[in-house]
Amino acid sequence: MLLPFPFLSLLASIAAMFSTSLAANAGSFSDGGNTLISAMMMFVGNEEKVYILDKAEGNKAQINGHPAWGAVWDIASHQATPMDVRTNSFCSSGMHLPNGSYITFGGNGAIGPGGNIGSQLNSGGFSGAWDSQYQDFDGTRAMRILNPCANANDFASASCQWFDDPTILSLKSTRWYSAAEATGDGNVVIIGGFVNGGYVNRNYPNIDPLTEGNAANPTYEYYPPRFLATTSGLNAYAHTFLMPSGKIFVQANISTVLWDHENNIETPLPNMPGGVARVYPASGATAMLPLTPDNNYTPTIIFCGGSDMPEYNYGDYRFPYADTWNIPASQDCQRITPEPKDGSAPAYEQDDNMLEGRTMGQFIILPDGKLLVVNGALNGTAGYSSNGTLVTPQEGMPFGESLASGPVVIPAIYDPTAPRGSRWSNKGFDSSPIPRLYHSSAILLPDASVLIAGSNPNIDVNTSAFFPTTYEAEIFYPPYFSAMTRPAPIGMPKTLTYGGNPFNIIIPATSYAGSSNDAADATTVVLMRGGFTTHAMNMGQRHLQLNNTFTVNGDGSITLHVAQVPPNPNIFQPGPAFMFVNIRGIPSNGSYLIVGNGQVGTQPISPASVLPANIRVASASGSASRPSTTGVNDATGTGGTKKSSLGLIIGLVVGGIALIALVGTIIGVRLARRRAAAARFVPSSSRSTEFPGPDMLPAPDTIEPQEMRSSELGAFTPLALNDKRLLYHSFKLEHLPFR
Ligand SMILES: [Cu+2]
Repeated sequence: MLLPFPFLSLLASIAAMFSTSLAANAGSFSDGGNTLISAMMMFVGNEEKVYILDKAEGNKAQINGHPAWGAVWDIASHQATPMDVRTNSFCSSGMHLPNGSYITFGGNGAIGPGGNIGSQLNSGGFSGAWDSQYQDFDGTRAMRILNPCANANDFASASCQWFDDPTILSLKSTRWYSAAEATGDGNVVIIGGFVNGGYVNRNYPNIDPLTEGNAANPTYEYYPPRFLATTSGLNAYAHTFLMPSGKIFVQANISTVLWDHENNIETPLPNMPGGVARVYPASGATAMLPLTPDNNYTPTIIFCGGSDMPEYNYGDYRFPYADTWNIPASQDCQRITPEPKDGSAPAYEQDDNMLEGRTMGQFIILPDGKLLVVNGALNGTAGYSSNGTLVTPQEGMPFGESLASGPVVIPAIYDPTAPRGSRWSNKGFDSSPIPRLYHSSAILLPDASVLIAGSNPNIDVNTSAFFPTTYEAEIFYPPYFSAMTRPAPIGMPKTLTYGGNPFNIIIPATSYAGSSNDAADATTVVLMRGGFTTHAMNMGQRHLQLNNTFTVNGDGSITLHVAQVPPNPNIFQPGPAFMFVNIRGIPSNGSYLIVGNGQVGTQPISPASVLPANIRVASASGSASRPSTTGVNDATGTGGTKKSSLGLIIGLVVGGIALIALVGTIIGVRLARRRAAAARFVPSSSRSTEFPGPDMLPAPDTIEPQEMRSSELGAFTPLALNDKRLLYHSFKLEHLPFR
């Protein structure tokens, strides 16, 4: 559909303003301002706002008389504003909803200063219901919903704030480090997690691999609720990807399954080669490669880095059994196509090694179809330890509480379509002066730059630690920021459907240089969903290229005829996304839209869009003053302005001191289940005594240890439907702050 001309020209001038303001040094970092809270979790709410969550801790920023652990960051100004969050969002999972709201699941009990249990206890006395100083409530069953607002809205109104009231909306069981995956009908399945937390989700020897004496939560549930069920393994923050069939690809420890969550049927897939763990705390980078017409929208999942340390080293809930900061992270990359279109058996395929080993590396899919990896460390694992390790007391840990060492501060780009042996590059990239270790995050912004924030391997705020609580955000500019001209498409839609009539987008002649026919051939239209980022993951992150054809016009403008989303909501679940138009790999700004009908439920489906044939005009050409380019700044890093002495420290660590240590663990395992009131007051410093000491564990020769690595164990075990411990608060969707 064409827009009337005056409207077009207005849009074109707005777009032109945008494209000229985008000049930045490709491959460089710039200051992203102060996030006020440490950015453990983030998501992009719309074209104006990024929402940030931290754990409840002693941040200086205050809100309603207590330290803040929520904030909203303005994309244009880089200014953060505190937001009130009631429950402790420590290590939640999160996902979008079909209407563009975001929801987060679970967290930690209430804690106070020093990470100690909150002043008011849950019944049983092992976990906090509330803390008088930080004023956080128990978040272990919390479900928090946020309806993203923009500058035109009243941020003080309840509809722009977090809805966070476990008496109205809560999980059926306590979950910390659960996985979350959206389904094709807009539900979210919430999978596994700890009951109360720890370094890994097991005791040792591992004699009760399913529930670990009720400290592991091997169940799954749905939001909105449907029924109960479960997972297990080295399984915190399992990696989950919805497949076109509706099954969910799940990878945890070294096991892989395709899971039919409707019927709770698992189909085992091959184990991860080389014994490399990718889930927390090994924390490899993972992503679904772009879904394109060329690959027939067949998902391929890539895993890079993590750790291949022996399974014994993972220890137990309390701490690792080895000094992880001395153990190099994996450099290995593997790809798997879980549902091959040719009917062949799914298999892991060795991919190019990363340029260096990384734990806590994070893949950010870029609009041009390449993947950026940022953050992380050369050695060790995620997590922190206030308990030391089995072999080193906390006081002997060389990097404070951090279990990782050797920050990797240079991003790298992975090109999934390049020939093997040439897929990785960091040519021309600056290094960041800021280590981004445990509890860092990164997400694609609407201008196609990448926001990087957080890092806090500390139990509470510690700005003097070797790896301190970090509030400084940075923006990284991928190589396409070297382009002098970026596409400024007109007529980007606000909603898309599954199948149905195609729509038109206009590319003005000013958006490119050279032959119009060539530019049109080199144009793609993509949907990007950055997802909910935490713990080096972007839950729900997806890139989908829409089909398109074009009509080249005599004036050099190009009319793109663009297909709706393929008629299968499992390929791109309903909900928010940004649309970008790329010309020769140079993206436009992203334009916010909603895919689907905005509702939870079966999505309307129409036949796939039918596109007209291409029409070319050999004489037409673009009018941009310079051709677009994909070059980056030279290796000297012309864009870098923030080099500091920290770079020296990092160099030393990388170069051989190799490793120093960190450990830290972790937060307490508390077996008490959350119950109503009946709280009593007790001293708050007893946390570490809840861990059984090594001498209290069964001697290895008296028990047949079951290693975590067994993949014969069913990953999903239904929980008893009538389990009365699992309180379930009934609620109605219309009572929730949906738009
Ligand atoms: Cu965490």
